[in-house]
Amino acid sequence: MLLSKGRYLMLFVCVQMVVMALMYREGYRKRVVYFLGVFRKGGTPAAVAQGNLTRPGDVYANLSLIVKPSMREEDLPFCPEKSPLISGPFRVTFPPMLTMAEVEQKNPFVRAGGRYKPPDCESTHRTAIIIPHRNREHHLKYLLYFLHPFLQRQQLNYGIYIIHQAGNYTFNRAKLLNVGFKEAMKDEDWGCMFYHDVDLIPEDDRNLYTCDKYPKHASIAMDKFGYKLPYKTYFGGVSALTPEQYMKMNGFPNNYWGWGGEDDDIAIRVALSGMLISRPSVQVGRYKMIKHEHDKGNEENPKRFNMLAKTRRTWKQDGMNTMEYEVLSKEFRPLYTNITVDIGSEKGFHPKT
Ligand code: UD2
Ligand code: MN
Repeated sequence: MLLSKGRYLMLFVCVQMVVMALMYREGYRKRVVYFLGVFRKGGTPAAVAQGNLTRPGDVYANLSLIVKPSMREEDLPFCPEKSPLISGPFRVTFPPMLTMAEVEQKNPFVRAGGRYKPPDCESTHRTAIIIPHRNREHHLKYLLYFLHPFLQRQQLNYGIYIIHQAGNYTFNRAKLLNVGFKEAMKDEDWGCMFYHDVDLIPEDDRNLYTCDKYPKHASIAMDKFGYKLPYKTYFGGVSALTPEQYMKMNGFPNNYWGWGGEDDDIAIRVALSGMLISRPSVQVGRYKMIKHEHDKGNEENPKRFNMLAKTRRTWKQDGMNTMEYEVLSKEFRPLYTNITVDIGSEKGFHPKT
């Protein structure tokens, strides 16, 4: 009797192991790894692997569970429709002594140029993030600290591009975004572009960085506006378009120099080209803006109201089909691709050669 009980137990254990092996093969690897991790130590594997406890609401929680399987890349299964890593809101606070080296360390799977693919499944989404930039290195470090894990939680194939305006001439956000589109498309056939202010930190990973049927305005609930849309057609901050949507509206305007107006011009173009605006829900489209003063070299554009009144007449003659610029350098830095660009001035574009 004792002997047969022992045999049953052995049989039971064997069956369990076979089931686990099958689950592993069937793509339930993460669950199995989790299960084994719990046995190995009295904590979650995330805490074990990282050597410190990841608290709930930490944007990095559980990311260390991701391991590269030994199979070839082309044999990886597709990622599931909904990423199992998505967990909702996370805490956005700014560690005062953070360094770029620390951000690199926390993102071991990010490759040169700020490129990432889930190591354990093939993503069905290719998203480029385009960030207009000048003299905001401090904000950039925090954005990267949050954005990399945020995008990894969504199992995206992604790349981050910083489009850096060379020189001291008045800043031009929309033209930099146009440059970003064109340059990023030379690298890869991106399916979706996110146009992203450097100082806006998403607060909920259910805010998917994928494109919709219509151009998407993602930053609909920002702390600086009391987590509400300031007005119905507002399109500033973070928006997303497929290349087709972008081409349909001839991209963005090139001639808004200085602060303001370009976001409204973009919203008008969306309507003029026959599209609507898509938005996430207010519960998930939440962002914190890192507080800042108006930058030197980005003074309010006094002409913006006059220009906005004419968008209907100008949008086909000004945009993606007319932009002139010169790329001064393209560097594949550990956490992003940096493109430094001469975009000329209000008086036109005169390359220095
Ligand atoms: C609002 C919009 C922004 C844009 C702008 C008007 C929000 C959250 N954002 O931003 O999308 O429509 O109004 O132009 O409401 N930048 C630099 N260096 C500079 C100046 C600007 O990097 O010297 C970049 C940076 O990515 C920044 C973005 O341009 O986030 C917008 O400029 P801003 O943050 O000074 O303007 P803000 O917050 O009023
Ligand atoms: Mn800002």
